Amino acid sequence: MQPLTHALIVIDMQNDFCPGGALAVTGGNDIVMGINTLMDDFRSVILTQDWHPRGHASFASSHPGADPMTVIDMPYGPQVLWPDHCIQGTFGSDFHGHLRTDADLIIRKGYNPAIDSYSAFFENDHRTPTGLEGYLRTRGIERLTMVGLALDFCVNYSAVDAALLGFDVTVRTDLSRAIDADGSLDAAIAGMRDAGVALSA
Ligand code: VGL
Ligand code: ZN
Repeated sequence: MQPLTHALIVIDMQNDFCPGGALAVTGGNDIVMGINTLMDDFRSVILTQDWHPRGHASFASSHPGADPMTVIDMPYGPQVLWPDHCIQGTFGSDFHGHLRTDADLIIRKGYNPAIDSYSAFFENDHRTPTGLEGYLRTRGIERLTMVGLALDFCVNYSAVDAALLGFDVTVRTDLSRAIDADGSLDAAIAGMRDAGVALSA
């Protein structure tokens, strides 16, 4: 059993990121049981939930003529345009049906219509906090293990932000799966290593 100072953060294990979903990650459903088992080792488990309003600015459908998986410039920087996904209250935004949800905290992100939020800590402007840092610090949590979807987007951004904030971060790559568009996985691995994130299989 891990000490109280070490939390497990399970990123975006939702139907839309699993096979059959709107933004399916290959093998996204294969990691559910392993994550459930890993939860047994932790006294503190936190789930994140991608949670977009209809017409969110990160959806290609909100930008006439734009195709999904292309990149546009937003006021806060480049933004990949995604298929509509994880719309609040829909089946796609629900957690995978077999995922354990007996967590201490479920933190939602991406609800601001104008800004995407890959990281569990900050929106994509890298400034607007979600409140997760305060939650962890006030509970005395110093160490984080992260798993989930997608390794090259939300897991990556969450892990790098956590490391920059001073948390001791490990990503279990065996319990994560990647979108891997245009070299995004290799870039994410390099970025996490540079930030001091431990990658463990
Ligand atoms: C994610 C793209 C868009 C993720 C969320 O969870 O990695 N990726 N929204
Ligand atoms: Zn999203």
